[in-house]
Amino acid sequence: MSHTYSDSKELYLGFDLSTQQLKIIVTNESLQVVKLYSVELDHFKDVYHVHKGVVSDETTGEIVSPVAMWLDAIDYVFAEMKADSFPFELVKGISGSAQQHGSVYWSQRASELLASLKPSTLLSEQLVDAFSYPMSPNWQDHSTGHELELFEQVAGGADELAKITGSRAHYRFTGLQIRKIATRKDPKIYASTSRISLVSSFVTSVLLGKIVNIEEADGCGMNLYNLNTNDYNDELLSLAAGVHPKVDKCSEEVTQAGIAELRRKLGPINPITYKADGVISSYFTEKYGFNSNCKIYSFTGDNLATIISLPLNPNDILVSLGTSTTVLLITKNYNPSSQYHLFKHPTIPEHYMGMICYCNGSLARERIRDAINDKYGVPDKKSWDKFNELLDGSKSFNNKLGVYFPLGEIVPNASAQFKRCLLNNNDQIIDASESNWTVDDDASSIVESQTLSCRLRTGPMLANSGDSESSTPTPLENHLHDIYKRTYEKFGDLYTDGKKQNYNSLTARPNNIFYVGGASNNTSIIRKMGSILGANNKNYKVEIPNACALGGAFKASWSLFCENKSELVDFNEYLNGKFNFNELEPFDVENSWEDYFTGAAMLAKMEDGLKHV
Ligand code: XUL
Repeated sequence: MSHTYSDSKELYLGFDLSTQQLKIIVTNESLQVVKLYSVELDHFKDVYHVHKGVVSDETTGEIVSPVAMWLDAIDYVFAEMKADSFPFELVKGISGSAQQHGSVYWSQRASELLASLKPSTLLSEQLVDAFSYPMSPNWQDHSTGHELELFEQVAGGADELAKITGSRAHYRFTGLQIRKIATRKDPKIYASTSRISLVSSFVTSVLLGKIVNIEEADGCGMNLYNLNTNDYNDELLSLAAGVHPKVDKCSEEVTQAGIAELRRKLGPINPITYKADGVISSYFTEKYGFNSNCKIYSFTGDNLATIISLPLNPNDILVSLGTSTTVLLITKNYNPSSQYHLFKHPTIPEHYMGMICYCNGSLARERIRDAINDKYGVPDKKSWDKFNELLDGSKSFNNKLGVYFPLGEIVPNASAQFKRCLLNNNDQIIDASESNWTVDDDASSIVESQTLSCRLRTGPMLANSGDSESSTPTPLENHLHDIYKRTYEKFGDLYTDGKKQNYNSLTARPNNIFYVGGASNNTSIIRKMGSILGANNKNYKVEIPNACALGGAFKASWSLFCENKSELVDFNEYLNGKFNFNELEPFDVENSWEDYFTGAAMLAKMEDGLKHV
């Protein structure tokens, strides 16, 4: 970090309150990072008895985080900054991100206590009575199986719920967690709760000294908010509140009163905005020396903050290659599915962030690498050299494809299994035998099938790159129609996660692709992926350390810029105008997108035959 405070006229803070850490990144007026402060939440383990930031109960699957621990983390990091002579008075704006789906239950006294914080003692000491429940359900929680069934049943199925809220029901989603507390954990907690915040709006509230409304993008992670009408869905609210007419057998009157009560507790959700929620509370100005004009802008969810750490445009994809693979993309299409998530975009109105989470990422590839290294007696067991040599040498598509799920998979929803298939000369998909498949084939096959799965699922979300408006098709469109027709003749209708693919979804291509995370350092893997995904524009490998915190800091400085102009400035134009993202070096890939049309169809058919959980 070559930039320092002394060069800076203005500073911005980006928080990231994740499961295990609180980080605060400091950026300057040119969006350059000048410093990073952080604390591991396990630092407070003697007080809060946490392990990796959470308290888990293996018998029930309940996973929670103590809310007071987060307050201590905020005071701790600010105290560290003070000890470091951090110039708090230069901070113009603060925003940030937090783990998604977690909820905080404020007591009836919360507002009064938040408004009267004194700098002499810690937040956690003064806010002891501010919570009706001292814990926050964590996104790793698995205790809401019963609620999960009810949410999907009431909506008329997983896909129907996804149409309304952007996602099917998930254990961790806030609406289910609220119902669990209201109906089975302890109805008294629910009754005595004055307001419910998400973790993101909780941090914003603490900094402001008043409870603020939930931010719209993060609010899409509750299974309660209707993304089509931009309002809560009353039937889902009644279920979360435990007053559903059928499930809870409540009268119309009780149901309506219960819906109104939960609406009050959650507060309204306002559309995405650059406008500040207010200025920092006197607790922070007096204790740490913040300027009383320091603006607080709504925090968002961590995945949402990640996409705003780069100037990602509609149809751009970010592929995060960690233990699991996560694909984030920006789209104007609201094309929900039970197999992925759609959230409102946190800074671009009328756009969405799509998110696909795969369980089997690096771990599955490492198993193949190990088998290859065993076969060739490679002394360094963790070396990728032989795997990469085989991958680089593989032809574009050799009619062989495998499915490699050492762990049960989320998309497609399937149990742990392996499968190797061939496309024979009669275009039939048959199981491969030992004689026509060796472990060498697995190197390309695993990268191909992981990437094709992503291609099949991003296609329906991407804006239509198929037919143009004009009635006369271009030569390219004619060509694509031919390929599509040939594929249809060979394979018939193709379905992905129960939804029929069509010409547009199969021919949609991303604009730019950004690869992040551990395995993005493996050039052979990302080149292969790029050749299959077929970006219309460029492929980049990027390193964005502390992406969620950085996205938060960018949101703060963009928001202040918009406020000063009194208009919403395009977020990416703002980022590009301030920072030379063109320094990012694109890498070249072979364009084999067309050759993999058959591969995509083959995988879609193979997925039809997978064992389910
Ligand atoms: C997203 C999710 C996790 C948490 C991690 O749906 O549950 O990514 O946001 O902090």
